[in-house]
Amino acid sequence: MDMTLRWFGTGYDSVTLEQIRQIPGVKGVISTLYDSKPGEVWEVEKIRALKKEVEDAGLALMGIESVNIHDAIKAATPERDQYIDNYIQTLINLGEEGIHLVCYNFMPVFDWTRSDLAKERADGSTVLSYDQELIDTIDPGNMMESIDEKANGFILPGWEPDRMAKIKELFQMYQDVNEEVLFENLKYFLERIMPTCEKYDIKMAIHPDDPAWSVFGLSRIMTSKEKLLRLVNMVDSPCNGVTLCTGSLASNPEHDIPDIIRSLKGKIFFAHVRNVIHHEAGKFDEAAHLSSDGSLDMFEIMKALYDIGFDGVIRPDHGRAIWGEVAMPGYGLYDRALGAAYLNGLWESIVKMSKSCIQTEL
Ligand code: DNO
Repeated sequence: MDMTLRWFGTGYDSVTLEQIRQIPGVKGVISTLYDSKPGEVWEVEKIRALKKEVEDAGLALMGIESVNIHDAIKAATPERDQYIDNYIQTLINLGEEGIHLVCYNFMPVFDWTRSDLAKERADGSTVLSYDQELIDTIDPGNMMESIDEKANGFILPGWEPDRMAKIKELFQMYQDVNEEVLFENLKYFLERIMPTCEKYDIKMAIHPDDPAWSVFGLSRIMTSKEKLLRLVNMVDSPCNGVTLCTGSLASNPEHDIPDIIRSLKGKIFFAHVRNVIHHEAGKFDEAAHLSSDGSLDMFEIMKALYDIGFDGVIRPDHGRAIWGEVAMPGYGLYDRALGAAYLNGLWESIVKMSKSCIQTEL
């Protein structure tokens, strides 16, 4: 298991590589070319410069989150083949630079969605939260504004202002894209990119939809164990797999995360591990990583990853804003560093307990 932190790049992140390097057990970062637009070909020079910057700081670039997918591909407009060709060229350029993991999502229009980016908790920290009732009062055209207000001046991943400026056109584009069509479009995309992924051994790890249900009437398909299994089975390739994001999947309190992990054995290429607090249906807050701070049993989650032989890249996910830190909501240094240390601690004890059990049995 390789513990990493997500890092958005110099100029886009309040956290530095030097700080990340000092978190015990963190070996590398997951990053992106944050100034690239969905559909663009990533230049080799830029990928190389990013890799060099990370390596010069004593860390490894362990994967990309995300290479975003152009809406023409998701909605299957006539230009999609051209954008798929561009995506393939980006994969070739990443592969040539030794990158073997790409996280992406297939959500129409909006990436992850929250109703509040800084909900205050009793301990004075703030967290991201979701309340369906509040979301229902927002006109999707104003969603960008409402997100932007509490973003502390940062551009949030998946909420690129240029794209959001065309929100009406985007909604029109997806008018007839129901779940089945979206699955078909995803299959079409994966079938075309897989030969390149196999050639360069690039694992494509789809991110579950967050929250795990349709928002603003837009179809969402990566929302349950059954649908994640449908995805891995519909295109048979060692490079077609999943980002196991505990927080996104646990937005639905009915989801049993350890069971989902076990059912995806061999297909989890990347893990995002965080905790949430469930309130009533459609309402949840993010939490500190610790089990007792939220509704998820983090020991059972890490144990399930261990049991399936997970050997991929992992990262703590969104943290609370604590100790006065001003950062991109969810992506400050302090609470994610606590999260990484905690997850590493759980992992160490699971590994040691399992080994001592085997010895006792002998
Ligand atoms: C938000 C993230 C998402 C995620 C993308 C993957 O904090 O979990 O933006 O990176 O959906 O493509």
